[in-house]
Amino acid sequence: KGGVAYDLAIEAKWQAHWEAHRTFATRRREGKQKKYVLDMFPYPSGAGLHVGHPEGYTASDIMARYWRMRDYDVLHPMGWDSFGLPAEQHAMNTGTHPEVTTKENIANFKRQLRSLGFSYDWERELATTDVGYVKWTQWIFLKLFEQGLAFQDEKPVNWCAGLGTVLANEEIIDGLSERGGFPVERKPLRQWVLQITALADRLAAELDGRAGPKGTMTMQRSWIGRSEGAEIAFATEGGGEDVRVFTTRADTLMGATYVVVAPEHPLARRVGESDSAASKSDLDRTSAKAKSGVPAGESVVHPLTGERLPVWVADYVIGSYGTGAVMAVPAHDERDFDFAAAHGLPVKRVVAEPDGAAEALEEALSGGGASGGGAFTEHGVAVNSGPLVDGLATAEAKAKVSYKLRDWVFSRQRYWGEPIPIYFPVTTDGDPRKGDAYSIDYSQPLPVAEEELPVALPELEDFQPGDDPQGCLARVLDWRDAAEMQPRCEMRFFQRDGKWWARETNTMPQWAGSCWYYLRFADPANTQQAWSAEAEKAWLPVDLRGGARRAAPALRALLAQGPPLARPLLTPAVLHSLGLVSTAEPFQKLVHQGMILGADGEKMSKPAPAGNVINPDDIVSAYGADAMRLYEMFMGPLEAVKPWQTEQIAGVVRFQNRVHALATRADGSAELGDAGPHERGRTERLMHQTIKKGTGDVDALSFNTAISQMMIFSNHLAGLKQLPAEPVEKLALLVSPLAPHLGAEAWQMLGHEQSLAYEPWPEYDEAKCVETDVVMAVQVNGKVRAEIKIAKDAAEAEARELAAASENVQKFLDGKEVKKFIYVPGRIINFVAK
Ligand code: ANZ
Repeated sequence: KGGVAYDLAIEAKWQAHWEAHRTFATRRREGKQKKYVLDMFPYPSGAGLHVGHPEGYTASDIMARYWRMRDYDVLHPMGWDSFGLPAEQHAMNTGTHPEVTTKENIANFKRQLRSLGFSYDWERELATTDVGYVKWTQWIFLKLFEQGLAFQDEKPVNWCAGLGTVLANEEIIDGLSERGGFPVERKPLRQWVLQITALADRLAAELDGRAGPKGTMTMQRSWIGRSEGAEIAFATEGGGEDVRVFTTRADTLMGATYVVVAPEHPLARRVGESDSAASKSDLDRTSAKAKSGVPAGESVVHPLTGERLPVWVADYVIGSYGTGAVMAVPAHDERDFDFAAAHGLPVKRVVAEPDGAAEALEEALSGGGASGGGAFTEHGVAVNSGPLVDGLATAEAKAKVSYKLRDWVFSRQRYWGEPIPIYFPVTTDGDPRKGDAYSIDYSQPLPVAEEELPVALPELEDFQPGDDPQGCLARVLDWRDAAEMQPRCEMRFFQRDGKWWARETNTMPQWAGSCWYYLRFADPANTQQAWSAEAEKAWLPVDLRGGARRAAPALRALLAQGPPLARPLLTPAVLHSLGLVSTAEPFQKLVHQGMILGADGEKMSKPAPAGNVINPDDIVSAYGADAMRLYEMFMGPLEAVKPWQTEQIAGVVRFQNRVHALATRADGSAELGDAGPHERGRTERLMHQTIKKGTGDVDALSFNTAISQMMIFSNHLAGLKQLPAEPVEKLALLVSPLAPHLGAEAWQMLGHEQSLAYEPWPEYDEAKCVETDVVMAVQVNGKVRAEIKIAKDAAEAEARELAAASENVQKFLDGKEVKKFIYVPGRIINFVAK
């Protein structure tokens, strides 16, 4: 084991220095270019940092430091995504207020991040739970409300009584809540909804113009799930409302043999068939193989043939997609085919392969249908479809667009979130605070005036959600604002203009605060605005945005990652459409680091000592922050998934020691050329090559190869008898973004008083990078006796000196007199001796 040989106290020393000197306070100078380097801000959990966090944070810190040295103004902030369920669950278990837990966790995270030497401007630190931040999250909500993009809806949601809240689809596994494993039921509830579907078309179009990791782009695209199709109305036999279906294959209309509605569909609810299927989440339902369903006891009329088609209720139809109803064409759709097979429903084939049209028609007419083999789902030529559409190419009957994207349920029934800044009229004969009867008119939501923001959370001691879907805040009748805020509507129920009013008691979801923090960082102290136009102009777009990609396969990944990944995409689109930001494209480059696995090659999940989770604190205290940073960057390409191997830290520690020793040894009076004939030119060349490769690699975020090159260079320098200061200085500068404490220390040891944080990044001379050495055979009387490495165009004297210095050559010349020396540069060296 063992740490580094030099004193690790230098790390604390430099961290204190940076803080005392405000080294990384953000500057914005006239006429300089900027770089905005943003990390995904963490949720400050009780577990603290994980080695996966520093990987991404180190990569972005390297770039922030590198760009400062390249004379950019750099914004590199950090903050906390601090609302959310875990703090509240903890509060219920321990009685500790979420605010207390959150503060403690933030302090711990901050200590850990500081110990890693990240160059954040802590003066811009923010937390989504800060009252001054909540104010603007609420303000953004009100903008959406004004535009009609945030509204209330009575819609079936995933209600989890155990957690006392609604859950998103991605929070449910097999009908149980992901957290806690409580049953989840589909239940109609009054909800706040963000109408992001209004923006779906824009989002899809904007994706086409975006740069980003390919996987993410594909995921987001399929998450938006834009489908072109048609909506077709089927009249009900009973004379009720038409059943409208969404189809992407209107050309198969003649093949529709029945209609299926989702359990949430009004027709299904009428017949009371919504229970079993409705308790499954959409995810379970799309992936379910079994096709359960029942007849709805209703028939519809085929719009072209007038035929009667039965209506079924089945859970493979999703209530919230399209119209929540489909025309089933079992001959050409696999799900319909399976369902038809299971329930003995007819199959009618209406599409044939284009070149087999005639035969298929024959076959179809002779009653072939989708004979046994399953559905033919390809596009082809219509057959068996009557005179109207027979023979038409499949592609010709499309008209309407549907999106998989759903509007987002925005309300939570929990405590630890931003209160939704809305109030409603109340009818009462007495005082609702005293328990007198009242009724709230939810149909008339009113926005809290901007001057009255923020609406702070009321004090609460019992965080149990309870089974009131209005949420736990509904229990707090006396809702006084935090002391430091101006007095205003003080209660959940309050009187104004002689009337009673009640606040909304739902809170916002966790992502409400975390979807716009990149804007607030540009202007974190602004009390008048969420951000100023000048600040936005000065810093946006984000030039580099890091973040971990959670590794998870296929569909689950899609659903689980869709909303969080799309939110940063969505928020800008929304804010842009509201005219609040000038650009809809806030992120230039996304980097996704690969996951760091445990030493067992498994995802780190079980905490130490028995488990495989590596705690960064342990690594930092044993080896130091620089070792941790270098090791994580040296493990392999940033995007690669790689196992943690503590024993390999020794390699980077050796490198650190070597650099430190070089700085100790470097001789200010030695010249680059003082290195003796063998090394003449080699040191200078390697120095320029290292600067060149280091610069290119850092620009490309290829840190592992940059470190390799620096290792080669340091090995070479360590072998020099006389060590000039210049190459060691360059090395200190090059290594400093990666190992900032070592870089700063070496720089100081080399006699510099100024910190190197803003020292210009070293330049290289292309001409001096070119490898000019050749290997030449040295002959004595025509026989090869040695090989030397020498500059291609070396002068005769140099060649002779180098050749004669070789031991074997000396042996064969011993006792002889050199009569003639033959030298053809790059080709022949021959001593003629007697
Ligand atoms: C008839 C048909 C015939 C269909 C055929 C497909 C093939 P995407 O691409 O995903 O948009 N559908 C429509 N609404 C649905 C819902 N709420 N739940 C489940 N399925 C639904 O798929 C659109 C197709 O999925 C639609 O086109 C419909 O089935 C089905 F040979 O209509 B199709």
